[in-house]
Amino acid sequence: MSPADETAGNAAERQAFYDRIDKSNMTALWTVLDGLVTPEPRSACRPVGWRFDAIREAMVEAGGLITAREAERRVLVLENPGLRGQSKVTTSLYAGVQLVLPGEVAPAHRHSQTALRLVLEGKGAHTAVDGERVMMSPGDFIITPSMTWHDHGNESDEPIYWLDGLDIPLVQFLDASFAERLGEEEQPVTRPQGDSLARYGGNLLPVDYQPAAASPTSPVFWYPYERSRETLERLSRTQDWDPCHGLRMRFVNPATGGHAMPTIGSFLQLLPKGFETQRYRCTDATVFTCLEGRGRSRIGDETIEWGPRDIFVAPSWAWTSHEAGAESVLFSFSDRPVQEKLGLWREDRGNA
Ligand code: 1HN
Repeated sequence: MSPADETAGNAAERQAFYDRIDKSNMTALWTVLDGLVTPEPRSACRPVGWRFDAIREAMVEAGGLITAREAERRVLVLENPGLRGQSKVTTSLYAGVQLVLPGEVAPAHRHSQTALRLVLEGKGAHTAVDGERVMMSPGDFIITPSMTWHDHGNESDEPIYWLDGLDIPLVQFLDASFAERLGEEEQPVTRPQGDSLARYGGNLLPVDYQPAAASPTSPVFWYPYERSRETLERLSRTQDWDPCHGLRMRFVNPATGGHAMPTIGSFLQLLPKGFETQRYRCTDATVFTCLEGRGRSRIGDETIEWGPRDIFVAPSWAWTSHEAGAESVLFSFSDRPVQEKLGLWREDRGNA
């Protein structure tokens, strides 16, 4: 027997030791090491999908139970079945669907958590970010940087539904949450509609703008779907499809070329009718929503069917492939910028 195989102490002795040190808030590393440092990601997050029709049905009921004002935000949280009770859609991110009925206001507040909105249904409501009003149309992508005042209002005659994505679990993990209410329903409007897009999103920047001194979040708050869709349409003519992604673009901070938000990466992809992506996996668990088309995705051991406004999740390191039954557009978001900055992000393109 080699010295390494020698057994020092029997099982009963060891257990007595563990019990003794437990009283002093100590644990033997060798009893927990396998679960701490795994050979590859081992996530409690599970592949899951929500059909929008089911979400809408529940939201209509919620609309009759509570006003946006009373709820502060009338949202149904999408909870990952492997992470119930934690308000998490993935280990690091939060997602919910918000309803604002005609005539309602969701009052102004701000917090350290960064938020994104992706408009699912309805048109003509607005959100205000840092003194600028943004009108919302289906597919529009809107961001609320950390600690910026924001409120929502619906002056149209139809309900509006959007997907909220926030970095709540990340901020919670770091114990870095601050929040406050303005005390007014709506913040004062100090800049004209479309100002941030005109000022920062037109291939021009104010001459003395210094991205390094600015907030780490994009100065553009509103990424209208019309523009993003036009980009996908034009690039689709070049036919240079990625085997794993079709045509996949990311939303950027135009002043730096970096992700639009420091903690949440956001993406838009086009899959032609009949396209089947090769299997792919990456360490950033990803929340997808379908904006156009229909199809199905194989994620781990699950097959998830999707159509317009449906939402689904691919956990970290789960093999994922998509099959488009019609020309399809998918929006997605993940914690990829965080992992990239920390040198942790990895992908596996199968054999593609
Ligand atoms: C929030 O501020 C909004 O502003 C939506 O619409 C969802 C979930 C948790 C914390 C803050 C919003 C939120 C949220």
